Amino acid sequence: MADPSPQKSPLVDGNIVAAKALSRFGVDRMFGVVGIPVTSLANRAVALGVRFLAFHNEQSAGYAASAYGYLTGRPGVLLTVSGPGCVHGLAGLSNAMANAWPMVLISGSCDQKDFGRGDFQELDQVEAVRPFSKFSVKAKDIREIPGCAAQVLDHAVAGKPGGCYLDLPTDVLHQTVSEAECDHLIDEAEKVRVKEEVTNVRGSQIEEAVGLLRHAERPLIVFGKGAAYARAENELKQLVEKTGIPFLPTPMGKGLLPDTHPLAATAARSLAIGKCDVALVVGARLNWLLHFGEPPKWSPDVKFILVDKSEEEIDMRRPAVGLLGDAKKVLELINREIKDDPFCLGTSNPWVEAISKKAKDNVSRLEGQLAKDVVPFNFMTPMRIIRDAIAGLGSPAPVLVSEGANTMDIGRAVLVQTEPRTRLDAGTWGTMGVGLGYCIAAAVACPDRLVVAVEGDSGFGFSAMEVETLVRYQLPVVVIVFNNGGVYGGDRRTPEEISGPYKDDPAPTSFVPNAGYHTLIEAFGGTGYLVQTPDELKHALSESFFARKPTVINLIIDPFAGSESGRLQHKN
Ligand SMILES: Cc1ncc(C[n+]2csc(CCOP(=O)(O)OP(=O)(O)O)c2C)c(N)n1
Ligand SMILES: *[C@@H]1O[C@H](CO)[C@@H](O)[C@H](O)[C@H]1NC(C)=O
Ligand SMILES: [Mg+2]
Repeated sequence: MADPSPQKSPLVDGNIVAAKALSRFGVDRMFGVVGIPVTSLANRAVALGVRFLAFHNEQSAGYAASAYGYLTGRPGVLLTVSGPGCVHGLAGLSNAMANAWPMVLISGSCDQKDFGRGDFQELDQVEAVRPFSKFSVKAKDIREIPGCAAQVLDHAVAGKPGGCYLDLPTDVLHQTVSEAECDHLIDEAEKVRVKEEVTNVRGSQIEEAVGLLRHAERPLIVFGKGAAYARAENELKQLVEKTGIPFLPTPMGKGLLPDTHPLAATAARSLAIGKCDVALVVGARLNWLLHFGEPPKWSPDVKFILVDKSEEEIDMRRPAVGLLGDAKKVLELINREIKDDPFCLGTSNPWVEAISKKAKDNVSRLEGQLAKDVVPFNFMTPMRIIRDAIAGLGSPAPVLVSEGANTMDIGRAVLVQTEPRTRLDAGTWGTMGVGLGYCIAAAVACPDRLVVAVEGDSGFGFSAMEVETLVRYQLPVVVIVFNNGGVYGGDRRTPEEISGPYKDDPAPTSFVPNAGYHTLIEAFGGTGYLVQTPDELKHALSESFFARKPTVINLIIDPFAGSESGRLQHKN
């Protein structure tokens, strides 16, 4: 018995049931592209108070959903149509998986009875999402929608966060139940939702970890976006300041502790990872970004203490100590254990001194390069001007979005992060095309912050039409395009590479030189700037940071500044 008064209660269809369930389960934003059969779902969700961000392409909307999940700690939701809409959504879902960010893809699908005989936008979507999702489910009947919605939302955040998929067939969206039954089903689903998980580390493991840190000669704390996701900034600050151990953030870990902190080892990265004897690694995977934790970059006998939400991650890396659980909670336990018998390296400790000296040398070398005003622009001069303009904003710091090769690598070294979760970049997968989606996610997730994107022209171009989305929602986003006319910049082919019948075509890395990217946003009523000198850039930044309106700054860069493939020469 589900329905107390079937005769009196009006009928609702599957779109309404889905919208009501999602809103009831805490979904406050949705990203997507509408069409048959999900347009009504989007409209109903909006009517229930959910903000729907309508994009041009599901790929970009999916990147937005993944970043929204990271920034808020609640799954970002992407809504798509069936077939090609779902396939475009896989970009976001796979990016969420690679970055361990919680996300839910919801796609309409074709009529169940017509599946297999060429229905409109037909695809076996549950099969298509399999490699990119932690969990997927099809609601085969309208009465299953609330339970399925609760499951995907819960699975996305449980354990190692990632993407989940909910399939809503057209016939299910068109079925009806009474409103009273709908509400009852949602109540029932809410009751069985999976709540807060417990951190499962033994006291002896915490003692062992603290013992290793205490007796280390050259300890290091490494943290990544997993620690940022867990909101572990206060616990990290306490740990670093109590023990005096130097720290190294991964790119998106930057800002959990300020880059300007005296114990920051970022500018002495090679020394820090090459010589440390014990590394406490918090919410960061020992993958390619950290050279797999192996020689020659790391010392062969370094001992790792890994704090991670993923059991597979810990099993695979075989650390000296593996602490399975939420970074914030595990660090709390570590801090508590240290408090009973405190230790601190102090600034005259030889390891701390060596790191600090190396970092100072590296920084002063970099500052030397930054000090010059080079025109036509190289990467350094505009990056310094952008850094200084951002510093001028104070707190709350803007969310910095970055993608590209040279642009992202040089930006990572020069731009300063002082607050947690204020950097979004190409991430674990090095995904190009995430920029505009991340900007939109950041603007809606962090309404008090300005969003500043520092993008290569190739990275920007993947999703450039979403500048219209910025204008439509009037989001406070300033996109700075480092326009060097291509992927890595100008034509760097060797003479042997330029031959054959198509030798007169532009190089595969080249775009139209001096493209007018600023006019793209002007086409929709946004603000554009074409910038070629330091004064023009300073002016554009001060106006746009003050106005907080959708803006594209088209920054012309010398096509032969920078290098091919940025920092990753050896991978190309
Ligand atoms: C989805 C995807 N496609 C292609 C690539 C390969 N790729 C790496 S960086 C890059 C673009 C680099 O050019 P740009 O964004 O202009 O940065 P620049 O080095 O010129 O500053 C591309 C296409 C990628 N990383 N991801
Ligand atoms: C110098 O500093 C940058 C970041 O500021 C870093 O990427 C680079 O690895 C450092 N160099 C060394 C040798 O540590
Ligand atoms: Mg470029």
